[in-house]
Amino acid sequence: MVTTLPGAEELAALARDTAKRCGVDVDALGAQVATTSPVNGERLAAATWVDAGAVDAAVARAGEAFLAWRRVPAPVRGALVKRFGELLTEHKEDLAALISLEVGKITSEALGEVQEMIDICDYALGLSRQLYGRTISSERPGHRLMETWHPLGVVGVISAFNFPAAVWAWNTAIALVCGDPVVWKPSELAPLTALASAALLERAAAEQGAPAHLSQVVIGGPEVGEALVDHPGVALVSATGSTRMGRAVGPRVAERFGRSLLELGGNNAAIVCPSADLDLTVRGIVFSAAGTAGQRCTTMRRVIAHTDVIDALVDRLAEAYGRLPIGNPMTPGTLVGPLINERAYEAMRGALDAAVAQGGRLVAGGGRRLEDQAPGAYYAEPALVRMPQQTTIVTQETFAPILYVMPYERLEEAIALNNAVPQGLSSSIFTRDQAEAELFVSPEGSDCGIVNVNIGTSGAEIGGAFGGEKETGGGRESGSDAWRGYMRRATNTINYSGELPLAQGVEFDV
Ligand code: UN1
Repeated sequence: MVTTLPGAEELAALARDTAKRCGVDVDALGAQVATTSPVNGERLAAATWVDAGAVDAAVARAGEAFLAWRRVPAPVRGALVKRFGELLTEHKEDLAALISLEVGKITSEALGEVQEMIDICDYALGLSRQLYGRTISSERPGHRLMETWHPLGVVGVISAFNFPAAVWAWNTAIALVCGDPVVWKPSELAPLTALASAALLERAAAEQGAPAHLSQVVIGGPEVGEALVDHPGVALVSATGSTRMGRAVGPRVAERFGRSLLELGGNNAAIVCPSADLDLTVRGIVFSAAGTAGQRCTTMRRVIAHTDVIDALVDRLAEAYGRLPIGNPMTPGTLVGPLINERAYEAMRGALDAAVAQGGRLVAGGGRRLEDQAPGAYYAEPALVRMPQQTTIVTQETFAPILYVMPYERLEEAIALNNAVPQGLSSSIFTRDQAEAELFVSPEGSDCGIVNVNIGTSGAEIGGAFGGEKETGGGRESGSDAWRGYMRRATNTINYSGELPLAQGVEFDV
């Protein structure tokens, strides 16, 4: 595929016009910190960074908003996310374009990211009438036990470049119906996507007569994130990023008895069994391993294939990798866009060298494309590496499109390999043998938060709880009952008996 990458002026103008259409005051952006588009490696936009003091002010404003918002009935709060979802639908192409421009996602995946935002708004709207507590039988006559769920407080969201808008939306749509304002520190690599997303929410809030400052954005460096993490006014810190970041965030929030919701690294594997449908398996693997240029936390990084099928599988994967259209993510037909930056490419090169030093064989990809046209853009060929076993480099997450393929003979051995990494986000098994599939999803199976059968590791729907175990951080966001993390539970005992019997039969008469 021959790609011509667009020039700096063209992309910068497109970014500016698109952000403006979403309601961003582009003339007030400032020029303090420039961003680069991974599409052509050239300057795209600039934004003004705030400091830790601005976080203080934002949290104080959010605290005010909380006092008003918690009094608004949840279904009325739902009307806000409903309107937000409508505006997202109206500006779906705009936001997707900004995502492609700022982080290099192909158009279809960028549209998919905005669709996740729309979906979570629908979900949160329904949820706004379903924030159920339980009633519980009391052991005492004339008593009732019940639990109620109340708004928690200000939620701080720290998000990463690879899902520059959807992760915020998952948190924000749920937080808003739960009665919580949000202060967002987006990736500093994608300020326009953040400002455009937030502008649409602000418009929805103004139209719905919601209190001011329910949603605020603080763009800046690590000290801005740290200020959110340490702020006693932030009840919940929801942070998505590397395990290294989470290791810093978790204890700091715990120290002040705040709540944290961590979505950290993944090192996701698929087990391919002898009975697997190889056509479906190859498609599932290639989307999860090469899609988003390997930059999802759910990206498939390991394949554990039975010795009966590994050779055929590797041949077919190599053939598919050879056909991957790599190039301008905004050109129809492209399936693999650029890596986010040079550092990502260097990490990929380093991991490939380590893999070869540890006995691996590079079967496909690994090279760089379009370097002549755009020296500052890093288009990498997704790499397929055959490994003799699960060596050290395979147990580490490299945020780039590298897929390691290893053999197994007994399914128990494959499951042990799946689980023998520090991360525990997503996992898959490809099989037509029901007993194998059942074992994989059983308590003796995968130890991950996401366990799939006959589909890849990435591309989860928003209706389920999303997150993982071990070094992935243990947090759950998005659907199912993840909303409980954004509320506080009160247990109420109501005595209508006119007597005062004590629980556990305790006597205390004065
Ligand atoms: C992430 O990579 O941070 O399951 C989130 C998926 C997407 C979300 C990924 N729905 O791949």
